[in-house]
Amino acid sequence: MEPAIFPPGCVTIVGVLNVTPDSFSDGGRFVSEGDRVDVQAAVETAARLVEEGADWIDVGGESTRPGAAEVPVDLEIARTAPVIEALAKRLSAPISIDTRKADVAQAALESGAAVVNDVSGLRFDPRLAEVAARHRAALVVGHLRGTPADMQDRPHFDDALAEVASELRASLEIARAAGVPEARLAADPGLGFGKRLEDNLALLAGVGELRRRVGRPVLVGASRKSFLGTLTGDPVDQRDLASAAACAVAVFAGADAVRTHDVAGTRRAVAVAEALRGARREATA
Ligand code: PMM
Repeated sequence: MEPAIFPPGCVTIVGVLNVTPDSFSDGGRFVSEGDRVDVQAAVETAARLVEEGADWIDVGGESTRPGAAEVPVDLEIARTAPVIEALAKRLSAPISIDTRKADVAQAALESGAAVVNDVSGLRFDPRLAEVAARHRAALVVGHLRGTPADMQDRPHFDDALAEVASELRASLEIARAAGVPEARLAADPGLGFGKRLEDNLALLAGVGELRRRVGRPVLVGASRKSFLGTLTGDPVDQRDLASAAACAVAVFAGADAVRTHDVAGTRRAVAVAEALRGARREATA
């Protein structure tokens, strides 16, 4: 039996490590001019995230912010593979590769990653499912209509929860058909990926129902996203408090895992939400 993607009974905290020059909230920390990667600095940051309570580290080499252009495969591999190799030597926490591309996933898995996190839900590069299956990797399928370049061009849903659930179920089917074991699969509603404010709110508040409809554990990524700025007026570098609040709500509503740039704050918010979720279960038992 394959190990579950998220250990049951506790919320998994995924710490973000973007090795990009241009991610919307944390780009440019480890990639300097000419695309030189500071592997040491990236590893030190990841080690701190683990100390603060991250259960796994999500490494990304391509920004998926709205309007972002696609990064060539070679460049994405050059940014991520050396960092993953160094992380795998230093940390015992699992490492995921945040990519939409099979070749980038393959290089990451060969360098020591154990999880593939595909925000496109296997729609960008269907070969990615086979790569995950061949490496016995865990796989998160995210919900995204279109591409990061065009996803915010007039997004529309009649019923965001129902439509996202049905499209995620289709992504999960592609993964199963490629041979990814059931226990290794999870889904992500893709907050901020081609969604309006009301869609993001419906998905966040409805995580429990989404989880029931997709039949797999759910990871939620709200960290620093622009819908939180719309609600609070905060600029991107001041959204950690709002992000922690969103994570707490997601966990209370049933999320199995949350993806965050601010692990220390999120861990505290999740601890409170998890306790309350347990108390609610007891009260209604
Ligand atoms: N969001 C971003 C990138 N990767 N992966 C998952 N599974 N879920 C998300 O919501 C998500 C993601 C947005 O970019 P960032 O790395 O700057 O947060």
